[in-house]
Parts: sequence; structure tokens; C-alpha cells
Amino acid sequence: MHKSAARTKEFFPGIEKVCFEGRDSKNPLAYRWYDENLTVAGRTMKEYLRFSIAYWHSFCATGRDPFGSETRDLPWSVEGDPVSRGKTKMDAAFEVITKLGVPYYCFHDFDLVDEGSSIADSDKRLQTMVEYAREYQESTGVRLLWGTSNLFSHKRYMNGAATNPDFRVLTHAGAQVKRALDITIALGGENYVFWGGREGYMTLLNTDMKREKDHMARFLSMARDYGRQHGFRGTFLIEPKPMEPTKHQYDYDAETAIGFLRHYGLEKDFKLNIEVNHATLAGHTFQHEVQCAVDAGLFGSMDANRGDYQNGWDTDQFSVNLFELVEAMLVIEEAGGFGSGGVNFDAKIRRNSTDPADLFIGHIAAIDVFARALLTADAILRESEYVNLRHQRYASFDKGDGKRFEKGELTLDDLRALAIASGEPPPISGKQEFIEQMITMFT
Ligand code: XLS
Ligand code: NI
Ligand code: NI
Repeated sequence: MHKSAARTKEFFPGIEKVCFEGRDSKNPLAYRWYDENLTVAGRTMKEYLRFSIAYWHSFCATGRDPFGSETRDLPWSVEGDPVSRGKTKMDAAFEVITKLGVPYYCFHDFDLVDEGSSIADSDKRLQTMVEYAREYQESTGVRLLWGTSNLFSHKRYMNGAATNPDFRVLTHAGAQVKRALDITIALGGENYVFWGGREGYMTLLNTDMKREKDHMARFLSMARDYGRQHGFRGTFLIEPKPMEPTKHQYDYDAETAIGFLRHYGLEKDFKLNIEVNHATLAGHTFQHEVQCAVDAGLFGSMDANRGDYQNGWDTDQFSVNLFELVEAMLVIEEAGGFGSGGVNFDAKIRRNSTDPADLFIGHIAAIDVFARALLTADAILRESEYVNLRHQRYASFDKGDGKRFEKGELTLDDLRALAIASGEPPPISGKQEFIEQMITMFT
């Protein structure tokens, strides 16, 4: 139990620590696939998947939407001054995180406590919350996967933060990131995320896009320099998203963010945090986005959720799509895992999910699907022809003229001569159905 501020109230009294009961269990409050001590691909599942709970969706969201007010009655949302409310919320957060047995959490600065009336006031509030969080981390062993700052909710950021056309707003964003980096360092955060929610435009008619992107790069470089000078050795992460709340966001998708990072020389310190629903909003599969990041050597971490495939916004539902996750885990396992990143549940229960257990079941179901996806991907990689089939498709480049082409030893004239010499090539099957069948066979 927590040292200086023993939790006085249990917020989920009927719910015990969630345990692994095996795949025959029908208990919705138990793990059926996630056996944290089981070794897969050289690590325990716990070490491999590095699950994390998102503070904002789980402990701050009230069910409000543009059409209606709160539906969720948050028992930790009590009367009182902001700091004591923040502490009560953190009591609830650590109850949930430890009952789920998840090793990490993530937050935005002002998820922990409401923003103050001045920078100094916010500094003070957050300072107290950081001390409180540090004690919880020490007593529970839960760690901070990443820190971040909310540069999108306050009205001053309506035209952007680092890309705001008003320099005064940019200075406030700077103050906030400096403080959020200090907090991340103080709590041993392993990564620091930039999701550029309002770093984009609503209309190009009033926007100097080139200048805004230059500003964003300058701002990120300053954050990198500050972090490195103050002992942050973790990874900075860009979280691509194509739109929402802006019409167009500059970190549109993985390839765009990779190009941006390389153009501005930031690729040594920054990697990508890929979110499932952001991938689908960009018109890509999640697997595609992960593969792009892996190929660039810039896969950093994952925000786990899913979209509604019939509409066009970030619904942040809990992941239950096994096929989609097996496709992604194949890429991630081949790439060697998550490194300093992890699987952060950037997901929320539905507005009409109002039972206390719903929050637990959302996480448990998603954790199990990830565990199952990891086991499936691992079996496919170890026991099937999957990797070999892909290598074989390119076998003609492994020797002879194909190899010379790859080395840059051929000209366009050479290609013409070789085409004439080899004649019309016979068709070679891509075997898509066979490979898709493999996924269903191994799950
Ligand atoms: C919103 C983003 C956000 C980031 C953190 O769409 O996913 O939740 O992960 O700022
Ligand atoms: Ni996210
Ligand atoms: Ni999102």
C-alpha cells in the first residue's frame, strides 16, 4: 500500500487483481491468453508487450461528446481543490493499473491536475503531483512509458502550438514542453511523445505551410536539446495522425513524419509512435504504418486501439481485431520487438458503457487479443514458410543480373537486352490466400 497517502477508498470494490486463468476460463475479469510470465520470442509476455494504461481515456474522460454531457460517474471526481482532486484521481488510477497488473502508464501534463491560472501556478500543482506519482511508482513498481504535454485543449492553441502564427502562443507551448520534459525525467519516463493535434491547418487560405513546418522542426529541435542537456536519454516520439482536430495535420502518416524527421535532421533522437486508428484514418492499414516505421529504423512505440471502419474519426475503441494485430505483430516480431516503446491503450470505453467493470473488461479483452496475436505471430514465424516465401519472391535478385541491378551495375540499355534474351517471364503466384490462411490456421 502507498506509503505517505494510503489509499483511503477503494474505487472498484468488487474487482480483485486480474489473474491468468487460461483459455478455458469464461471469467470476463481474468486473462485467458495473457500469461505475463510465459516466455515468447525470448522474453516474458510482460517484458515483450510492455502494456500501458492511458490516463486521459481511463481516468479523465467522462463520456461527454459534442452532442451530450457526461455519462460516466467518476467516483474519484470529488469536490475540493485541484491538487487534492488530482491525488484522488491518481489513487484510482493506481488501483486500476495494479489490479490489471499492467507495468506502465502514460499521461499528458494536465491529465494529472487541472491547469493553473499561471505558468507558476501550474508548476506548483504539477510539482506536488509528480511527488505523489513518484511515491506510487516506487511502491508499486509501475513505470512511466511516456510523458507528453497537452498542446491542443486550451483555447490559446486553437491555431496550433509550435505551428501557431502567433509567437506568443508558441512560447507558452515551449514553457509547457519544458515542464513536461522535467516531469518525464523526474519520473524516469522511457519516452516522450509529441502528438501534433493542432499542428496543421483548417484552411490553406490563411496558412504559410512552409513557415509553420520550419517552426515545428525548430521547436522539436529545442525540445530535443533541452531533454538531452537535462539527462533525458529516452526516445522522442512523433505520433502521426492525418487530421482531427485540424483538417490537415503535418504529421499525416508514417512516411510523412519520416520524411519530415530526415529533412530536419531529427531522425537520430526521434522515432514514431504508431496508432491503429490514425493509420486507418490516413487510409492505411496499421500493418502498413508499422512496416514503414520499421523499414526506416524508426519504429518506436504503439498506441493500441481500433477505429470504426464505417466512419471517419478517431473512435479509440479497444482493440479486438485479432487478424489486424497478427499482421502487425508479424512485422514487430521480425523487427525485434518494441525496444523502449510498448503497447499503450489509447482507447476508451463507449459513452454508454457505464458499469464500473466496463473499464476493466475493455483492457482485459484487448490485452488478451494482443497476447494471442503475439503467440500467433511467433508460431507463424517459427513454424511456417511465411518468411521464406517472401524471400523466395525476390530470389531473382539474389544472383546474376538481378544482383548486378541491385548493385547499380546495369543500365537501361542492359535491361532491354536482358528482356529480349529472357523472353516473356511465366507468372509467379503471390500466394496471398495461402498466407492469409496461415494466419487463421495458427490462431
Ligand atoms: C489523439 C492522440 C492522443 C495522443 C497523445 O488522437 O492519439 O491521444 O496519443 O497526445
Ligand atoms: Ni494516441
Ligand atoms: Ni488518437
